[in-house]
Amino acid sequence: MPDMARRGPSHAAVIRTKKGRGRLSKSAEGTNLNSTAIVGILMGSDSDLPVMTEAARILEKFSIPFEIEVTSAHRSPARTHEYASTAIARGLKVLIVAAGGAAHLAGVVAALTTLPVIAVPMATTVLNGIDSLLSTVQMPAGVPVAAMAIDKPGAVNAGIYAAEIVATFDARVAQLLTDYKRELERLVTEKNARVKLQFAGKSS
Ligand code: AIR
Repeated sequence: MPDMARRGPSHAAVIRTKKGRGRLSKSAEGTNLNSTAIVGILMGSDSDLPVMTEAARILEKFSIPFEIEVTSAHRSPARTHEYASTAIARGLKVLIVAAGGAAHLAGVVAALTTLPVIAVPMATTVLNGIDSLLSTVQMPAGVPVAAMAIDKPGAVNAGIYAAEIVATFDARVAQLLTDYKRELERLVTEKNARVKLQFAGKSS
């Protein structure tokens, strides 16, 4: 097991995915995966990576340095314990944690750190993420996790939510988030115009 407190975690496991799907973009590998990471993305398996790449893309968009790691609450409990208990000392400010099925990773990590933990329930089993959602969200009082929506929308929102936390102490990120919200609104206006055009003259 690597000594994360001293050397920082290894990213090799996540970059080599099972089927080559969901690789991080070149800039994510080269720019944002570095020792000054302030956001950690954890996932229970590399099979979660295609979805969790969405969270990484959002952090890239806001130029927030992050690290990414595969560790499992059940298959590698000691490694999970080490990662979570050294996260603050390594300078991380927020953790995004994804797991599917009996999704206990976010809860276990939240038990071991006072960093905010944003959870993404994955739709990896025949239960399509309902199992992951309930395993993630039903935390006992005293140990919160911020549970996002199941799968891709949750991964995107986890990235944005992490950026919103970073924005509380980084004015540059706060401005980028304001611009992002304006862009969302502009896109809706555009869609509205297209829909109206499509139905122009057809309504009674
Ligand atoms: N998982 C891994 N360890 C504990 C859990 N709950 C989850 C992973 C993944 C799912 O099990 O987060 O969503 C299936 O993993 P795999 O490796 O079998 O593809």
